[in-house]
Amino acid sequence: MALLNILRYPDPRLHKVAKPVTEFGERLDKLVADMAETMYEAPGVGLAATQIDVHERLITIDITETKDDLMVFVNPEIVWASEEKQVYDEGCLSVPGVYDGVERPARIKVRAVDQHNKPFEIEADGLLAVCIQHEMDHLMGKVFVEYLSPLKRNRIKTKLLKEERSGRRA
Ligand code: K1U
Ligand code: ZN
Repeated sequence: MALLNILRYPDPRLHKVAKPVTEFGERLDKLVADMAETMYEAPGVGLAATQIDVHERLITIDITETKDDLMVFVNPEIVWASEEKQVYDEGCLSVPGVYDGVERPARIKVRAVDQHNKPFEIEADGLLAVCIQHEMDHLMGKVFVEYLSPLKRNRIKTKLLKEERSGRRA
């Protein structure tokens, strides 16, 4: 396994739109294992392939405290979203040190396949629903700061660029 580099906002590669995964096998298995290791080490509760500069529709998530319930979503699609919304203070491994409230559907139904191309469907609420939607935004090239005001977003951009230039990391 290997630790992968996580792209940091405002890296333009975070805005690429991911393509569907079409090949299952050893390469995908290694990518999933490396993403899981990178997510756990960060530490984070989710990671989208976009964040490690792989532009394919692949997500890893583990919201447990024990870090023993890895979920792998390949080619995920949201097939239903509730009218009811929830606001959650989101964070992002690509935007270190920044947390802010984002409003999203409170409950969703997601269809995907696992890393062995086996279809499944789940209903999610709470942090899992937030995390799946946040990671699926990454696959569409969207970073959560795009939900914030232009003023906040520009402040975040300036702060992270300053940190990048001075070699400082949050
Ligand atoms: O996409 C990412 O960068 C991962 C992100 C997922 C996420 C968390 C919370 C709300 C929305 C999306 C993170 O994991 S940020 C780190 C974090 O929240 C966390 C880290 C360790 C333990 C618990 C949470
Ligand atoms: Zn993120």
